[in-house]
Amino acid sequence: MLASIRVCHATARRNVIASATRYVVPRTRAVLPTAGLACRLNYHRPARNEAFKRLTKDDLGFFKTVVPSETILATAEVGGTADAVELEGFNADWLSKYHGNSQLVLRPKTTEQVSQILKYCNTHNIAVVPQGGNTGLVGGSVPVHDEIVLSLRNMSKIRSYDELSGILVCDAGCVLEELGNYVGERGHIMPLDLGAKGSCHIGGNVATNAGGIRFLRYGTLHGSVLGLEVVLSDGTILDNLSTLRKDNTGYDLKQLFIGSEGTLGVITGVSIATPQRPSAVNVAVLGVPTYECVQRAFKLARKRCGEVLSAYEFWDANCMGAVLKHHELKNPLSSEFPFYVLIETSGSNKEHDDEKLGALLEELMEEGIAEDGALAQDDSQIARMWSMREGIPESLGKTGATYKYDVSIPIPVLYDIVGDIAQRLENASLYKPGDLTRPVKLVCGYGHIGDGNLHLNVVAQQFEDRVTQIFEPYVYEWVASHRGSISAEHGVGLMKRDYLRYSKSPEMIAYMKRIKDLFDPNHILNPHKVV
Ligand code: FAD
Ligand code: 2HG
Ligand code: ZN
Repeated sequence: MLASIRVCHATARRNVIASATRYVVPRTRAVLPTAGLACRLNYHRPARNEAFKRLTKDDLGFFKTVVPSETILATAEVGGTADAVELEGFNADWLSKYHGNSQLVLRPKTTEQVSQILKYCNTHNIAVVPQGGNTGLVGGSVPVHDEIVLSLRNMSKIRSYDELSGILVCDAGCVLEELGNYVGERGHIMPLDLGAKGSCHIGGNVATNAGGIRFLRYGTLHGSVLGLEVVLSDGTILDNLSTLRKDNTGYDLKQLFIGSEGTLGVITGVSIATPQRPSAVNVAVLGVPTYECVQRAFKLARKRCGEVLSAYEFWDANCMGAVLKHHELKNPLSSEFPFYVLIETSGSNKEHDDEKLGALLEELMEEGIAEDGALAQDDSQIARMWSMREGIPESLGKTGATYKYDVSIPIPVLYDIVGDIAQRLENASLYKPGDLTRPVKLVCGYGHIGDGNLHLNVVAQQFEDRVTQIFEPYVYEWVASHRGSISAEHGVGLMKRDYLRYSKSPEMIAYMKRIKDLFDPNHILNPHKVV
């Protein structure tokens, strides 16, 4: 009965309601969740390519003629005055797993400046890492050695917005959440949303082809992005900033840059279609006894609410434990469950959606597929339920050094890998569920089940080889044996470059390399990443 679905009362203090900015990702290493953890990880750091020039004072002199001095961070080693600590936020990734040694950060303000920088770097064989909000999870956004960091954060202007079509044209350095606020005031939403929205840039989202929690409804950025402005490695500005929905004039070059992770060009401008904001949004969280029930609930949700279903996420009890420990959030359900499901509907007729979701929830409870449920009663409760899901990565980061495997696997076997990995770690005496003193504290799984995308996370005391070798390359072999993808949405970066073969054939990798050679013949852009 619907009456047994708990109405989520606003008992929690108001400041518990996570505003979208609550999960702003820390920018400096000092506040990174895992900062300070001893890192004994050999992540196959490739040797420096000595063909790349080491920076000199003359190089800095040139860059000073291109960009204003306040947009340059350079250490004494290359003729500047910045402390290495000031560059740490650009050298270390969000997980504090990958650390580069760049001595120079450039933050240009215009496309023309990006062009001049790249032209110079290409001529002098200087390696460059394009960087957005530095929230990437595969080590792609930070230098491996002494590459220049080219940060897009000073390019954050909205260029145009057409309220009729919902087409937004903006600089690549616009923060996703700020764009969401901008289009939200005009009755639209961004077609993607993710927990890092307070820091990640739209350019970074495009460069990684980010997925996130709206993927089920709005699909891939390969569909939403209408045009791009890209600066190539030789400084050529490729102006493909189209606002057309239909354009079949030959090869669609922009698609190559979507998901290219800074290896083919620097994205400086983005044209993107923003959907109408749904006027009726409902969110429910369910407590579910088994993974099989998570699947059955998904099947039923699609059957009963197909046209309004906008998200279907799940997480396990270990994730819930971490999120409740590290965030001021209350479990909206009466007790603990092995699995939790978040269902969102978005439509234009509240009565219709309420009725449909209500009937679905009633059926799920009656069938015993869900054992408890809470239905958000207002926007703040909706936000809190989403915070519970979106807060998982940050909570795990606060628990310890987090290894992340972001994989696509057929839904029926999607969760098997979590138990499998836990068992392998137990067999190696590295993990015992509930014992936080072991080298591995937690093994958990969550993700965008509607997209067949699992996030397997292993939280350890520290990143170290004896732990890593338990699941690398095992996870990739496992995924390949199920014809899955070793990277569903986070990309390849440095982390998975050596494992690409588990998801791409030798022929495909060979063609990827040829594309790289074509766009960046000197390989100055994001060396050691992707291919
Ligand atoms: P960065 O991290 O700075 O860079 C990522 C890659 O893109 C790098 O290879 C970099 O070189 C390249 N790049 C960045 N900007 C440009 C540019 N302008 N031109 C060319 N190349 C560029 N990802 C998801 O897909 N779904 C999620 O749900 C999700 N949730 C997350 C939640 C949290 C808490 C965190 C920390 C991360 C999450 N991510 C998620 C991963 C990450 O946020 C995304 O990959 C995001 O799109 C990266 O954007 P960014 O601006 O931070 O890029
Ligand atoms: C999410 O869905 C993100 O929350 C991050 O993609 C996943 O940290 C992860 O493993
Ligand atoms: Zn995700």
